[in-house]
Amino acid sequence: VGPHVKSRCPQYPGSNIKRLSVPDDKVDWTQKWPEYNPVSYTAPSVLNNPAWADPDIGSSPKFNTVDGAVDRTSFEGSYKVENGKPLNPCGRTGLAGRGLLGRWGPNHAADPIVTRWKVDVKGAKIHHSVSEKPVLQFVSIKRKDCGEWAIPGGMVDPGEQVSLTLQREFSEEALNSLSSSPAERAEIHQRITNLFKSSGFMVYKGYVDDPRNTDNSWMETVAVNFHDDLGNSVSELPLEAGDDAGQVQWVDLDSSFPLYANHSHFLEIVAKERKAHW
Ligand code: RP5
Ligand code: MG
Ligand code: MG
Repeated sequence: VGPHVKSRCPQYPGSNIKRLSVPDDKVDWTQKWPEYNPVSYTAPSVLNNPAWADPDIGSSPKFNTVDGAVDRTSFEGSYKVENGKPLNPCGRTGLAGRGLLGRWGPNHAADPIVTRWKVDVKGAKIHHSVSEKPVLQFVSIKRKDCGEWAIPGGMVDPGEQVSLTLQREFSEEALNSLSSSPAERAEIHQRITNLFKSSGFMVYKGYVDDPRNTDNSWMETVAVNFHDDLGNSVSELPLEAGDDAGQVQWVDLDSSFPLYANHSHFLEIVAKERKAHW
């Protein structure tokens, strides 16, 4: 993987803030750039002191450790803290501050990659005309914030087990559990628990090249693949977009399909693992 790209998108999402342009060869912090002085931006929604964000001043978060219920460790190893601020382990982004992210340093998410085989009306696997490999499909959501297709992932709540985040975010974004009655929610829970209680295939743990990243705040994720091999568990559930998802559908795994952040990289790993078309 090369230097982060989406983390250097010229226009910072949800704002009119422009990042300083960082050339590929200046991404790494070890490359000297004494006059590097990017603008600092933290979104009003973060400065409002919501429960999911760190306070702006006064508190000194305990970096590189589990700080109360907040996990401030990075999958990328120990990160540097300069003048009280953590430094993005993947280098410069052209923007300081927290942007839209609540935590200084790593912001932990989880990405459930739910897959099934693409089949014809008779239930036979469909093979790709060029690669001749069977085609996998995954449950994809269209993000409301940017309109890009993505894995239905979300933030790990303080102290929450990642296995719970994976199932909860899938339920909220792809099955709309937040708007369901308690009885419907129990039914959803019951129907997907079997799939999610399997350990799944661990696809990726680490930095996400997310457009919201800054020099001092960044996304990290645990992406896990839950595969409905026979097409008779989650495949039969009616998908309904919820929470930060505007639409939801089964999407064919294919290298040419554009996805949010570096989610394509995660799907490529799934395709290789399951010997599917990519
Ligand atoms: C990405 O943002 C992660 O891979 C995950 O899919 C998502 C989590 O953020 P929200 O969906 O909660 O905005 O970096
Ligand atoms: Mg969510
Ligand atoms: Mg989400």
